[in-house]
Amino acid sequence: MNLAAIAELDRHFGIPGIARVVVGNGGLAKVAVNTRETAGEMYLHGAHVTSWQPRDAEEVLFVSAKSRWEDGRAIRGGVPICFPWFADNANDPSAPAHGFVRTKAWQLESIVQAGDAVTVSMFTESNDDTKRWWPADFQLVFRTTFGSELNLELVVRNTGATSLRFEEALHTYFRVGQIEKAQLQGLNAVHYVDKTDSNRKKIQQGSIVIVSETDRVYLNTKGAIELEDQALRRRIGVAKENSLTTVVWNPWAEKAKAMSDFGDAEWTQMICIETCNVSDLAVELAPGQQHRMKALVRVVTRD
Ligand code: TA6
Repeated sequence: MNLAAIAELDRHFGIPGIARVVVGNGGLAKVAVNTRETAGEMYLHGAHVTSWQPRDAEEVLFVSAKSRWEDGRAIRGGVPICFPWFADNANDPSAPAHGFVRTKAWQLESIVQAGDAVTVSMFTESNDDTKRWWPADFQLVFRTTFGSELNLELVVRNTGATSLRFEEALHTYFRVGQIEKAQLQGLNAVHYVDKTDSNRKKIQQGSIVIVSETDRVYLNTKGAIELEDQALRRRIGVAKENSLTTVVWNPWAEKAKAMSDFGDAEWTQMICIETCNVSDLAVELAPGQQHRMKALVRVVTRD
């Protein structure tokens, strides 16, 4: 998008002193939010949230210093939106991992201020390009409220005449001080598929502590999760609605080295806690219907 087009979006949607549409990394357009309560950023590319920092707290989201910022590539970090499939497409190995909406520009729908919170809405819909990969009619709306909490809402509308089956994920990268000093609570006794161990089904016992490459799909989960970060001396809460699966991922050292858009040592500073509906718990949506998945992130305590 050229500078004039970005300036035009700012003129149309911007709220002076609160939320502006500006040029971001790679020349990509982003909405930058700054209120007494919070600061945050969201790119039109992939409707990608890349920053959320409630006042008096450190940045909550991780973004790689080696991320790409270009059309056709996913931003490494923040909140990538995976749709309409998760990970590789079982029916088409040539299809892009995690679907096609995280690598393309979305359209800005609105920026609305309510007190010290700001809601940014973006949308994208099916077209000839998307139908190359997935022959369906749909519209996606993604609303993000930046405030003392971070509210993420993905709405999928079936705008066609046939039923849809899709996977969806808010593939959130949380920043941690030191992964070895972090743990996750809230998934005790939950069944999961271990993607690092031939997709074996296992049961979580106690808290999750990351001690090696971790890539797990927790099944039939509705409850909130807490990320305890001893190094940054804080707890992050992640609650959700209309999501029946949770993915937990850390690439650890070897995988990190193999990723060109990720720093070799950055695995120590992040963990993905993904609010999703994947695998056998994908969503079925009838024509004319919509599905709304929500994640609510908050800094529970800071010492
Ligand atoms: O969410 C976990 C996962 O599916 C991992 O298997 C890993 O591949 C990660 O996503 C990152 O995927 P990406 O396509 O962004 O490199």
